[in-house]
Amino acid sequence: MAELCDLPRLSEQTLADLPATVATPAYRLEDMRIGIVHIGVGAFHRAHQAVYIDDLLAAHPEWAICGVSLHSTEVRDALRPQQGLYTLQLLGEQSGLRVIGAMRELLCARDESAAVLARLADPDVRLVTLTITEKGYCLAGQDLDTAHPDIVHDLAHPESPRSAIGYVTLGLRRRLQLGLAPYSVLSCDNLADNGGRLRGAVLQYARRIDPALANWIEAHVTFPCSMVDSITPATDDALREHVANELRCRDAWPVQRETYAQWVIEDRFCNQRPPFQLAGATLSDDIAGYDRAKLRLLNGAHSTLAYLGSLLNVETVADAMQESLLAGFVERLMRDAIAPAIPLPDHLDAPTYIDAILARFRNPAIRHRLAQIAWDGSQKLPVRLLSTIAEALAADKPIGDLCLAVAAWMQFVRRQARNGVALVDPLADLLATVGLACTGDAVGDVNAFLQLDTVFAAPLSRDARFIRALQAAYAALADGTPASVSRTLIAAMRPVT
Ligand code: CS2
Repeated sequence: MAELCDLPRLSEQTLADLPATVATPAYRLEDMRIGIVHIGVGAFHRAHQAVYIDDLLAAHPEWAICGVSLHSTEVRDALRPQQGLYTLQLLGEQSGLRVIGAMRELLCARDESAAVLARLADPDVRLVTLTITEKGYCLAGQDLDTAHPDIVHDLAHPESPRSAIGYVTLGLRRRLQLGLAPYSVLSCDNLADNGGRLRGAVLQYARRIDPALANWIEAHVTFPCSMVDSITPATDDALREHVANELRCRDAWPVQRETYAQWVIEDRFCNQRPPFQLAGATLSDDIAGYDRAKLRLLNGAHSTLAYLGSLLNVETVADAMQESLLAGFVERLMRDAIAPAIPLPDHLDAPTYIDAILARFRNPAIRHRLAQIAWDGSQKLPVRLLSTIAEALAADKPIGDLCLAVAAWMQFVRRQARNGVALVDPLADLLATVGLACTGDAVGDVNAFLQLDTVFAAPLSRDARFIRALQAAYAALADGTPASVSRTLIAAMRPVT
């Protein structure tokens, strides 16, 4: 293959010359009009929501996207020379390459704040969507974390914000000042009640800077909830090379995802919405059930695989599913510990849903690194595992397997600290200190982790049954070496006689 740098860059000019096997936008780029501002232009958004929108644009050109990164200039700088075009690879599909054109503008708020605010105040923009990950919401429990450095900054300088909450609110303030209708604000992150939490955070913030604005938001702005699902491994060199080979063009930032995708959206918009249903999304008035099933079963199992699998030195989800003990444990966790403990929607057949998730995890075409899933454990654990534990305890159901997953996270934190490997986590420094101080004594170590009250909230963190089960699981994992983890899994999976 030619050197990557010798190839022409993917762009409007090279679009027409792409091989016929590569799907290209079914519309003229210049006819598109921006109707959505999306905050957080990571791979997930570009592989998921942007693709749904791309499917709609030929018939509904008024819903193109302006993609905004809050801090990093990387995506903008990679995609602007390509006029926002990028390639999507659907994993496991022969001819799964497609160029997406939905992102008609890319901005970085850090150095283009005025342009971002102009877009937010553009009457054609009727929807703001977000994928900013759990930590981007700046929450402490259910409330806005007013001690969060970005929120402290934004409260002091509301006209030049740093956080997503600050931008969403300032955009609404501009619209109120200009006499414009507001936009709806749609969270697409893996958080339970994501719209409700975002609304709460925006209102708490707005109340402090401008009570009249808060009242207007409360009365006129909607924050629908949504559930998003599609496994999206991070972009790697193998993908870049494959795309270059197939396109005979260089794409600075292609993305990849599994074929399966689901988007369930609460139908509560205050200023029109794209006809999402025409692109295969589901509009629903009650998405809590979908949300719970996905976050607790899929994401809960993912995090379990990530921590136990990393301790076993396994690299990807598909590899972890080849480890029969680990795969058996995770399957049992989903079927016997999670599904019975949580209320699931009537229309959902739990065994079938779990079968489908396990098949997705086993898909060898998806190289989804456990290290990627292990990121931000302090933010993910409460949503994915701890809420299930609380519900299982309330229903007097067993929590041993769930606690093994949580203890695996603790052992993972401890191992990374011992090996001097920095965690990717907003609490990385604190966790490194806790991890380094671990002695291997289950009572002392678990107690130190339980002091992290943004992860382990009361009353769960004080529940004696939880503490006992966690200590037992942590002690079973001993020093967290692969041998100890295997021994623990063997013991856990031994049939009860
Ligand atoms: C994963 C998710 O990285 C992670 O934490 O659990 O990104 C997961 O792949 C998606 O939620 C699947 O929809």
